[in-house]
Amino acid sequence: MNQPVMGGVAALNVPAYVKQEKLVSWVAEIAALTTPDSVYWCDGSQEEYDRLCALMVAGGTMKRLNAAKRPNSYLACSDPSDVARVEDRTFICSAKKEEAGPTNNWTDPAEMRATMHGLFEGCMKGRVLYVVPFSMGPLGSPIAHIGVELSDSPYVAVNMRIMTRMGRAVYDVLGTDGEFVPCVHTVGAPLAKGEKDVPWPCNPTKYIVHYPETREIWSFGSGYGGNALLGKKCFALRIASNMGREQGWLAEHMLILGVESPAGKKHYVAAAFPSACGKTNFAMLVPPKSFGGWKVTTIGDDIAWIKPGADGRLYAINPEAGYFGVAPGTNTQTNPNCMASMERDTIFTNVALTDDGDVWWEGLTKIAPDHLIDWQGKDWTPAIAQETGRKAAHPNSRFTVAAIQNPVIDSAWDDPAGVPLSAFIFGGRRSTTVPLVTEARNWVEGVYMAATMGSETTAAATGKQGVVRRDPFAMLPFIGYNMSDYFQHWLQMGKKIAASPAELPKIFCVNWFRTDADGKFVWPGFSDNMRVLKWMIDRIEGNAGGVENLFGTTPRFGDLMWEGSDFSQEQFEQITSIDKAAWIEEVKLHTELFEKLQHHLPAELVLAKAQLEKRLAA
Ligand code: SAT
Ligand code: MN
Repeated sequence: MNQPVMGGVAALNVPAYVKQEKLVSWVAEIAALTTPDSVYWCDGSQEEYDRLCALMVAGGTMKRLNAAKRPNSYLACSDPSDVARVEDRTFICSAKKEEAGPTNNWTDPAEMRATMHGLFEGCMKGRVLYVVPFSMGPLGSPIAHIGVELSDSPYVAVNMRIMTRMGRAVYDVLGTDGEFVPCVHTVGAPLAKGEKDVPWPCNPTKYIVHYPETREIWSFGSGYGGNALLGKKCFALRIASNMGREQGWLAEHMLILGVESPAGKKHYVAAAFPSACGKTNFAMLVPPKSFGGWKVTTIGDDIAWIKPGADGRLYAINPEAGYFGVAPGTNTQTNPNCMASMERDTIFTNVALTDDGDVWWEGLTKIAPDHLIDWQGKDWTPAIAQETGRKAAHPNSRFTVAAIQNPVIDSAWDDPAGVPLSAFIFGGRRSTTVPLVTEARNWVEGVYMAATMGSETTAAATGKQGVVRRDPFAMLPFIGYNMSDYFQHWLQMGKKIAASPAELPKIFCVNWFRTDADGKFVWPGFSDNMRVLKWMIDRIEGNAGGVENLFGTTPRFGDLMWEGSDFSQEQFEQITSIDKAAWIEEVKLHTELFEKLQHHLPAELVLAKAQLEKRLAA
């Protein structure tokens, strides 16, 4: 892989199948700036994947797992300082500050470019620059878009092969003048001549930078997840939300699932939850045994691109091709389909290693193994854990696995046309206040619910955990422009559908996470979420009852199907009760949010809040 270095500049070695001059000159420009030892063009082949993994095993970045237990699988452990998205180091550098809005970090693009230029100068010395071409969405689909990531991390290259349609075929779609989003990534750890590399190179200084007007991404200093796999949050959400706003579509932090009734009627729904709130589990839900004949299938588990079709309905695709899911808590009870997906060909990051060369994480089994090597490479035993509270796997440890390994993948998951949506679901993690499920009475009420959604923070981002923050549409860290303009865009999309022959998708708000006095979850969740999902489908079909409350329609105990469950009416009241005093406090937080988002805040949402306040005061 070491190519000749000519006069201090690595040879470009452009493969003959790359036909686009703009792309080649951009690679040359970045190579000249970052001065890697060599440039390598990824073709996306299995042979290449195996070779890069072997290289990382030799370098200590990855361990090969026991092939008898977990074929073709690896464990990578990161530097303890590089374990999650860094929201405070994420920047939207639009020309004007108000375009980024009050919820994003903003720096003047010219100033940021100068900073980036300084940081990137020589940053790949001693390393290989990997050229990673990828398609978000089925190759050649009218809904898909292409990106090219230049990265000095082989871990990024192999993960991108799982997470996206990555490889040589992308160049055929690009041709001589196709458009692509340029993504530049470095771990920010140049090597001096002869200097030995560390297993997980990174830099304490981190920048995740987006230029929405020119649709560029520059990421410095981290090798982890959304900070480094730039097709995911950076492109498919922050840049794509800008594209969607301009072009009349939606890029959302949503799973997409199909629900089929025993009669064979199928609906697709898209559901937004903040990171690490169970999107992957919900997307692969196994209905309770008592729901004979009901089937749930997966289109996607994290991101949805949604475009209006010729019939006026909204059609969704999953722009990704794999899952980068949270490991802790995943087991054969909570997500058997996910467990089956990762039986082989999986990259694990920051989980623990068992003595027989397999993986383990908190919640995988009820009883922990007697001995493990934890994610930081230290000995771990249940006794040590009890004494120190040290986790064997990092709370944000992950698995990377191809979507096609999911046993309940939907037959239309790769359909370039997408699937029609019947409903949107918005969910937060709230131990109090928010009831199990509420249906909005109309589009504006639904947008209001989504806009004012709060959630307790998780380990998916660095920072304090468990504090309630407003997370509108579960998009707080992912909207690439002014949040109020984003609300307006949603209202606008509703008006467009309403003006078409198509019916508006229903909007629901859920909360699986209400706790009792001991802090324990009351709702069993997982499979039992099917009961709530069925109520939604029945509502869409006009077959289920409910009562109106202060802010929408909720089911009574008898409106849900309880066969095979011992969940009591009393417990149901506990998680559906609406405490007026708590809601008066809650709406104060809506007011706080609206004050922050005053600039361009849609009048319809201000009115929706005033009406809710009036109902609360009555
Ligand atoms: O952004 S990541 O892909 O690292 C994980 C998440 O926040 O969903
Ligand atoms: Mn996510």
